[in-house]
Amino acid sequence: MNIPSNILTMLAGIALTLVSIWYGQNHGLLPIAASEEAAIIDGLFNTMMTVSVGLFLLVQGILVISVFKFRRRAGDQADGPPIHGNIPLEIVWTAIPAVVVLVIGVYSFEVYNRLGGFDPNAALDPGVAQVAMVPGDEATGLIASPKPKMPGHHHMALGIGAMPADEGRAADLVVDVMGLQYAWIFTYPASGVTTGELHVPVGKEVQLNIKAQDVLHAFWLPEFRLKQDAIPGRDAELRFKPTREGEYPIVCAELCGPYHGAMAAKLFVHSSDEFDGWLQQQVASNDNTAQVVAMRSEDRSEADYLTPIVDHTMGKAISPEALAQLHTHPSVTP
Ligand SMILES: [Cu+2]
Repeated sequence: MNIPSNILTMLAGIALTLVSIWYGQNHGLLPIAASEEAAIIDGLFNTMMTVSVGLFLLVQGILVISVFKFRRRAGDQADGPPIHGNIPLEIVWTAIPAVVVLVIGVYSFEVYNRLGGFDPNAALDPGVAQVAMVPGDEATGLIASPKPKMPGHHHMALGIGAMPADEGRAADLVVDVMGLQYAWIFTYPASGVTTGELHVPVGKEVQLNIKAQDVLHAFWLPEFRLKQDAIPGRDAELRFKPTREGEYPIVCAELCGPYHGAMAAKLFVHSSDEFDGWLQQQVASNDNTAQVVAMRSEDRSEADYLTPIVDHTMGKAISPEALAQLHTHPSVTP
């Protein structure tokens, strides 16, 4: 028994390849691609789809052909021929999957690198596994101070950092993301705005600093092909460039409690002008809130009113005892 190599097999092989390539590019299984990163991920997904469809059709095709071609003829009571071992065939069916796995492995590492997965500056992660091995109190100091980053040394960071060309360059917009049961809270550190919706400008590089307050969550943007676990005590980073204006779902992809299913938010990608307008509006409404709080301060006692101001301006210059005295004798005048 040799590997069949007639013209019919060759034609079947060509047809199989064409069908696989066509379906690999036209499967329609993914949502709209809305980020620069999405196109890179889709390339890998489509390649794996092409290979999978080819293998699926090959295996199923051989099964179906065998069912008809080698079925028992009427009146045939004999055993099948005692065939054992076919070295060329065994080499072929070992070598092809080995090459496929190797190529996909190298390709997926390349994709991870192009996305910014190897950015050494992404996510200041202290390296928990090593800390756990240090006995006694020494570990505390190690947890508090993250390991120094070695520039140019490619290590596995927590999250997706800058693409290789942008490494070391600050993102255009930084947003702090806090995951908690059962919501995502977005804070814009540059303007002090806090919202329950994520708004970003199109075509600008956005950096999300992701934290979790209570339990594990996962920040998933299906249209951006990005997902990052939010782990309590370990900061993560997600950096991407939106390429398409619109409204996209933000999904928590980690079963984080009984109301996990309701933990949804929205991501709005605006034009630059629209985004600036939204941000100004948010800053203005934040100022209004601050004013309302200031006006209400008349109702409060002197101590209540002074405590935050003293904390803020004097730091530790006033002893807690002095403040406690104010609390217990609000009517005392200095
Ligand atoms: Cu969650």
